[in-house]
Amino acid sequence: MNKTEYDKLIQRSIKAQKAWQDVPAPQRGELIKHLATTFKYYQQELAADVTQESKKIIAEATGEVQEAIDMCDFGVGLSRQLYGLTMSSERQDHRLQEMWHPLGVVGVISAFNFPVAVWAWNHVLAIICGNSVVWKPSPKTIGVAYKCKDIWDTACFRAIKDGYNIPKDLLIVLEGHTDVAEWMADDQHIKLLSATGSTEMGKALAPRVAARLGRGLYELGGNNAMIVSEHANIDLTVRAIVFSAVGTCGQRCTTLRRLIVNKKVYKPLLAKLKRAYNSLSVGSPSDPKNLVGPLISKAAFDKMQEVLGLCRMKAYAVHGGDPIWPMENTDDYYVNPAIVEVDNQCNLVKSETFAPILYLMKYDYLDEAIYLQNDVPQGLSSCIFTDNLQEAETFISAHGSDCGIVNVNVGTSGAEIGGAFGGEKDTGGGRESGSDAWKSYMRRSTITINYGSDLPLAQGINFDL
Ligand code: UN1
Repeated sequence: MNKTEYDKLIQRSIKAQKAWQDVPAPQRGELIKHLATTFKYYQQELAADVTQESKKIIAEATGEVQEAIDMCDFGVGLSRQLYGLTMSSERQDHRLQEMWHPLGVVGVISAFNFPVAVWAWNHVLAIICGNSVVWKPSPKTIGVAYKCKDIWDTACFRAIKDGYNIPKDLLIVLEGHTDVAEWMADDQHIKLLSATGSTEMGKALAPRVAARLGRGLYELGGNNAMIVSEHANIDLTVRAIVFSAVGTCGQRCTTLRRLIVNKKVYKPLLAKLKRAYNSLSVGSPSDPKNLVGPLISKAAFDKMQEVLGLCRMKAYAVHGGDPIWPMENTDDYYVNPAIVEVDNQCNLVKSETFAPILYLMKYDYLDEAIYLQNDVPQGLSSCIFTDNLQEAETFISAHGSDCGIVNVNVGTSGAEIGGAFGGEKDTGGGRESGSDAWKSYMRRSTITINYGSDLPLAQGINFDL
């Protein structure tokens, strides 16, 4: 696609949005109801495509499509709840209220690791809020994107058959690489750019959006930690660690990357964890008996091996992490997930390697553990495992975790759609999916109505002629 073709597609999206913004929100919800049933119908088929392209195991791929269905259910409810506040006016016979209006064209950029769910978070909110969507998926999962587009077209067709007026081009897939992302970032017709991916990508796009005073929503890298207290239920903790650290082969933005363990339970925890890691079945993601599939690419594999090599040079104890040979004649790079014992939070630990490497470190006091948890550039997901109320409450308090997602006795990954999803610092500050994340997809009008016969001024100002 060249720039002229891109511009034409944006014009089509603008036209669709202009028609869509006048459709009442509950009617927009009717379309999303159809999207939910269409997703349900194609759940297995779409999950198989997700497994094939993103290489995540089938159970997780099915879960990902479920996340999209959940998002639709949320959107249908939301379509009757785009509430604005009514405030008390300081002036007699005046009314002060807010209205939320559609924004325009919403640009969505998504990554390979969640090729359905992340789009669905954005698309459902954008559509319910009266916008159109132009979506640049990861080139690695372009087949899944076109399948989602087919599902969307089917939902539109069914809604039209029910008598609803659905403009075409509410969703346009933009196939391309960095150049397309940059056109979107620079394009004043894109009223919100929602980008999910690496911090590097976010830092490249955000200044371009800011230069045109555009609105950006960024959900970028994480470096998620778990604090394991001496008061933790260790069996529960081990289960949570394994899912969070090796799920999606360590390639979720919410993947558990750092384990901060109380000295008193460090040894028994490590022993149990090593046993659990040794029993992991790594292999074809389409085979339901496997819990860990391959890495997405040779580049991801090389990066993981490079980082583990650096860890060994620092004399850290590295458990696992080795490649599973033979890998010739295939694009699939299988590895055993790694556990690395570190003596301090060095730069390696502070950066996000998108692979299953879990760094372990020790602490004596909770303050120290919270300091370590927060002492990284990223701020997405975090958790503490403890049965001690004071520790749990401290962790979720203002002087606790500085992340967007803060869990107690729940791992760092696998968030539900009902909450707002995203994080602080290098994670970008944006919030997607549930709660009031929809507000980013609308513009707010503050309205004052005078129903009296006088013209009092605010702040009691006298300005009589
Ligand atoms: C991502 O990795 O970009 O909380 C999204 C989770 C999933 C979403 C992850 N619900 O792990």
